[in-house]
Amino acid sequence: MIQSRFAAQILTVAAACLLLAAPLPAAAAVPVAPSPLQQRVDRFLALVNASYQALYTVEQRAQWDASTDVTPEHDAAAAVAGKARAAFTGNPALITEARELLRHEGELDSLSVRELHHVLLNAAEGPMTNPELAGARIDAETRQASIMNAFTFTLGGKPLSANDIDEQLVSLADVNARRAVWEASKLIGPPLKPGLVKLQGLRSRVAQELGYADYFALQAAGHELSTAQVLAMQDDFLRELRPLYLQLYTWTKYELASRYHQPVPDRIPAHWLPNRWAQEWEALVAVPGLDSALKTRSPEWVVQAGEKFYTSLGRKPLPETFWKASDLYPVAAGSGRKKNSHASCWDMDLEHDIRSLMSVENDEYWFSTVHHELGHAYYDLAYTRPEVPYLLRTGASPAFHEGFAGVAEVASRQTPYLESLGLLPADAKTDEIRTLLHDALATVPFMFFASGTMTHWEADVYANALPADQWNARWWRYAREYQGVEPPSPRGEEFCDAATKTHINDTPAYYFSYAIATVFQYQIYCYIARDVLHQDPRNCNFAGHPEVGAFLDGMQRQGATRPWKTILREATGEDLSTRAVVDYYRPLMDWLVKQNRGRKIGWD
Ligand code: X8Z
Ligand code: ZN
Repeated sequence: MIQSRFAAQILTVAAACLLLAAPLPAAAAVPVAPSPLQQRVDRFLALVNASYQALYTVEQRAQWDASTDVTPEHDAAAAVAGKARAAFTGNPALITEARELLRHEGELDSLSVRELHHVLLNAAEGPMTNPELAGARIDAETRQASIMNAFTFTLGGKPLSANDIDEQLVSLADVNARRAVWEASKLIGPPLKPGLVKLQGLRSRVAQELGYADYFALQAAGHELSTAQVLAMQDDFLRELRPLYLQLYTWTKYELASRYHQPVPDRIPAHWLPNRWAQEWEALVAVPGLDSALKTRSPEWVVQAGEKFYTSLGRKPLPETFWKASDLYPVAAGSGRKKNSHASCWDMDLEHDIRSLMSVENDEYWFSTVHHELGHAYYDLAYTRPEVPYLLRTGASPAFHEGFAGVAEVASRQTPYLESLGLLPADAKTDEIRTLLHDALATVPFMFFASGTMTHWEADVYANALPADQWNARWWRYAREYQGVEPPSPRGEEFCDAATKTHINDTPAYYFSYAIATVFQYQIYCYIARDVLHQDPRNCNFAGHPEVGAFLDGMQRQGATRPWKTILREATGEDLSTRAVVDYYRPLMDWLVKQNRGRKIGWD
């Protein structure tokens, strides 16, 4: 049924594309009316925008069903919808026309040029110049997501949810018990390896169809960067943040050795840290009273607090459909339903059907993650307006999307905000250094995971075609080199520890976006605190300030209509820079240097 409706639609669209591809007229200057060339572009883009939105919506709906309820039927429908979308977005006639028009880029308006580039970026994800290849990729992606979403972790024969694993890695004090949970969290890797090996080749071959060197290069292009630029940028971040990381790392290593009554190791064992991938460590330093206050609230309260944060900035309440259609809480015990356990936010139709998929509990991780996910929702809503064509209803770059979500995370950790919600007592005597330590542990180690281990591993897999029999060795080499973290015992190639990370499977070569986002979020956050609110960035409350919402909206409403570098510079007067992160944590750096006096700094 679905298939036949699509087939008709796609044929109509393909025929229209061919009709549009008439020979180009000689360039003629027509001062008043749009030039014949511009008229041709306008006709082409009107067709593409409308069809793109229709097919995107059908695919998102099918993907949503497959991610919130894993069944063979939902998987099959998701694959069909993915192929239908690719049949249009990757249509050879559409690719030819977009390329032909872009040869006359200088004669077109800048919005059209950006739309045409997005037509080609979309086409590159499923190019129908090679339908077997594009189809094979969609099938393999669907299968990989299905295996991942349906996986049940177990420990001692008992099932364990992802939330259970995360909670235990935060709370367990016994290193052997921690190690058992950590090892259980890695059990998902081996079943995902064969699919990932297949996808390594398929993803890069798909990208090569439209002339990209490999899949990593395609994702870099989505940020208007080359692979070399992405990698140089990540290496710059790491160099600039390294002194702070080494101090934090050293403090953490000595602290954990003392907590667990162990000798101080050279590198931190991965199972000592409160996160499966050693990516965020803030749970090591609890904010006094926060967790117990959250325990008195419900998960529903946590999501509503997130919405209230945004409405207090002058944004509208979330659309009714968000509350009806989202899947926000863990699957009830005993239910056989399997769903993706990682938080995400979905723009279903490039209009107002925005949904989030989460497993919210009333704890600090989910409090912060709700602010993050709703940040995506409010960015989506900001650019959902007639002036932004469907093709450009997306972040100025993927990193911008993560970055605005991250701005809310930084704001959500601020003491005055937590006090205003009653999560900390109003007269709480906060220890500024402790708060900074907590926040830095959420931020700085993350950069060494994101820019370091994740980005370099994925660059090796896609740009350097790293053979699969070297994957785990490379993963741990990078964890050792960039993060200073090592596994509790040797991890051979029978494991696939990279594949335990959701994004490696379903959002490949994307993780450098989070690193860029982290740098960006401190720039934006600090700019707002200082220049919009005239408050101390380390003790600031965004809530109740529509001027903050207006500032954010000014950047967000543009969607992808202008380059991200221009939007950032116009809004803050600054290019992307780690300066804000380093400044923010300067008092902590001084404190850490004193604490670590006499200690061996870092590892090796
Ligand atoms: O995946 C996420 C968000 C959804 S976009 C929860 N994040 C990364 C992760 O969890 O690994 C946020 C920070 C990094
Ligand atoms: Zn996000």
